[in-house]
Amino acid sequence: MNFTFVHASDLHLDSPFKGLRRRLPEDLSDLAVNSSLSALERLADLCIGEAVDFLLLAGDVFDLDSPSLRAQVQLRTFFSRLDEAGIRTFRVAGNHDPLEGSWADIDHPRSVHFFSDRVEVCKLEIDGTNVEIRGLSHPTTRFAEDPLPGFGRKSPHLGTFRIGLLHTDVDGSVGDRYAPSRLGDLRSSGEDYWALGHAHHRSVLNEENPTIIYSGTTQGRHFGESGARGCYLVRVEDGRVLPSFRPLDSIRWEEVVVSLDPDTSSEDILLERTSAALDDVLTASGGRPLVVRLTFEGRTPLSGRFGNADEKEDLLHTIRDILPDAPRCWVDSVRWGARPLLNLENLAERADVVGDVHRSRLDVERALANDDPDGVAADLRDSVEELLRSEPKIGRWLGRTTPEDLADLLDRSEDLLQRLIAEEGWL
Ligand SMILES: [Mn+2]
Repeated sequence: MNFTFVHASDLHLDSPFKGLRRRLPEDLSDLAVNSSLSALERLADLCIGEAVDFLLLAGDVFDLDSPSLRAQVQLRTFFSRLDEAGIRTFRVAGNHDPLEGSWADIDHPRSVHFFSDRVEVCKLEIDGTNVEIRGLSHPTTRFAEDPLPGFGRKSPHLGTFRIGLLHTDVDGSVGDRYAPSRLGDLRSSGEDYWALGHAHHRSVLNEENPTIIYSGTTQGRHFGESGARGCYLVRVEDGRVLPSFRPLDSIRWEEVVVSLDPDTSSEDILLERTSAALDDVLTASGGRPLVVRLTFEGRTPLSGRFGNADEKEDLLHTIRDILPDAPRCWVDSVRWGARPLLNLENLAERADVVGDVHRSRLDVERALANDDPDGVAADLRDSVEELLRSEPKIGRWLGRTTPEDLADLLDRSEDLLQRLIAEEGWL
């Protein structure tokens, strides 16, 4: 039982990349605007280069349910390349490109199977192995039914490898409840491999028996889709499923954290640390251009150095100046989260107002760490929520404040207090 296939999803061809022209230099914005279509070409190169038996597309091939003619013709060209190489394609529609969308009248090769909104089964025979592929498409942009009952429960069948192809929100992990399913149902349905789409971050939900994978987007489009993006090349050898991630992106978005510490005592050291952090991501990018957001963290004597907007702008331009030209790395913005060097325990021993503030802070921190629902942490949460909800426009977007939110709020309040107190000359 040996064969190979590629599982890809969420290509979001024709994404508008709003605002990028203003944000990136021209060569990078050109690259970014064309990147979803470049990923499609790389996907064909991979399938043909690896001589795979078939390709699975798990929905959201297009970003919109009325994509441009250009993108639709490029998809047909892509299918034709695979067809000429003898590679079949199986495709389901997702919530972004549902069956009811408005589609140009273009013929696709007969080797492309587009599943309807009822579960169908396609049976293949590859070198003596029976492969069954079941899939279901979203009929509309807001398809909210559990699709699993349509797949049925199948008992193991020796010599048959079963694949489920689906665009679904598993256990609410995406959070929009489109085609919602439960991991337990996917595990017990009798499939050997679930090729899933919808979540934009790739993840292996179940390693084996069955293997359940979200392949994620083929190309990142913003910092919310940072890191390497691509598809899975899956080898099935003697019944064992061996998936490996393959990047397809031509430009990569990266969040880079530069960790500062008490030894980061000069601008020179800070810039050295920054260069080293960027070198690491550039090496990992394999020569792809990068768009980077830099965050500075940690306690350092330089904490007050780049606090205001002009200072941050100065730091941003300095870093852009010292970066190497190739491969291209564009620093989009910097976040200055560095914090002052202070011994909080010593501060809490002081008998003045500074001591009062820090004792209160430590009380809340301990309460948060001990998950104390009725005590001081709950009081803090209630007053924070009351304050936030007093603004109606904000209030309706808010959920319950989490302990992490409170801890973050404490950190930032402490920094603000320290700055205010330092300005008064009390420290
Ligand atoms: Mn999607």
